[in-house]
Amino acid sequence: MKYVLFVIAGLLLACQSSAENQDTSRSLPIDKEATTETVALFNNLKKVGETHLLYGHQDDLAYGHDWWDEPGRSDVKEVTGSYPAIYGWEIGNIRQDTEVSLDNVNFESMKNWIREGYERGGINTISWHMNHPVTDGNSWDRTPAVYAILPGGDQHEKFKNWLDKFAEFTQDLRGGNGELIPIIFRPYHEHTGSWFWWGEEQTTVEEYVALWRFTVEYLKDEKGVHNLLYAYSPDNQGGRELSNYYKKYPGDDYVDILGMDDYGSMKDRDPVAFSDELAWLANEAKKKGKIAALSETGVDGIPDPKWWTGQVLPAFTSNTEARGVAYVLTWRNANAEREQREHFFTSYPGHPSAEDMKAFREEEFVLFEDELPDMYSFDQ
Ligand code: BMA
Repeated sequence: MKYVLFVIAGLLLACQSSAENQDTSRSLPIDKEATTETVALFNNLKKVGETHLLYGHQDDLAYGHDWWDEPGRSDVKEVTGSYPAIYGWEIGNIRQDTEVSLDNVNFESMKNWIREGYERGGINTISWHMNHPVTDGNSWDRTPAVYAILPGGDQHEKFKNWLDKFAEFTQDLRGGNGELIPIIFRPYHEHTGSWFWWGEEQTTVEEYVALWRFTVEYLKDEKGVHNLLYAYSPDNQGGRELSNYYKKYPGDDYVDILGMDDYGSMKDRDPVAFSDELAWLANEAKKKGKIAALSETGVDGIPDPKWWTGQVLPAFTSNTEARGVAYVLTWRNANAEREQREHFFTSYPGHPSAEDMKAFREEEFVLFEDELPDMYSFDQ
């Protein structure tokens, strides 16, 4: 009897999931076993991002220009009244023996901030300035290394240990009901430049593609990590690298988000020209059933007090099709005292650009966290 009930329950479940599959309005990310919340995020980002721009900020909850590790604080919230819609995190230095990231953020605290942002309805993305696997230097060590970490290479096991550490990190990210928190994972970024060991001059096309594919397959198929969306993010370098966008593209089966990093285009460049490039990106993503994002940008120190409405906004609106880019993330606000320097990419209270950031936030087109629909369920 127990067995019969078991079979009936199994049949019912099968019917339900095939009914889900027949729903053509819902698409799957590259990981066909992605968790429900991850699939929902993929679909909702695509949908909401078609007509809106979600605003994101790196390390937003961890520290700001004038504070360090204080519960509830956020430079973005203190300027605009809302937390950002997207939280960027950086796990550089994650290895067996480290407790803090390369920017001194404690990894356990980072997990808590990720959980906190998720519980409020925000979205988390992780980048990785991975240490140099051959010299043990940092990611800016330009010595070629990819050949050594691919299968058969003499640092392959060490590299897998680092991926294991990341896999462990992701499985510890759970919401109130025990569900895994979806993460947009953005590894090996800016590879069209040559400042990291996985960069343009440091890797062949075959090596970069193999590195990317190995990482995706290892995480999802070997480690059973199913709460990731994968973001590809070449550096556009102020418009100079657009033609190389696909040069080392790992393929549609390995990428969910067509990202782009570009700092130069947000500094004194005609936003109309950049808008055409963002429109191109949005259209590429649309054609492929993916999501487009300006995954990293900013101008250090924000010297232009009208930067938000004069430079950022028109980049996404001058060409109507650029509106299809789903989100933009500005880089971190380094704590001035701890780092003994000014290094910030979003406004903080009292900064001359703060008023303009409020105006940016008030645009109907731009979404901060408190304006998001539920990104993790299908009942929109
Ligand atoms: C860079 C700078 C560095 C930082 C690195 C990784 O752009 O902000 O200070 O260590 O990103 O977050």
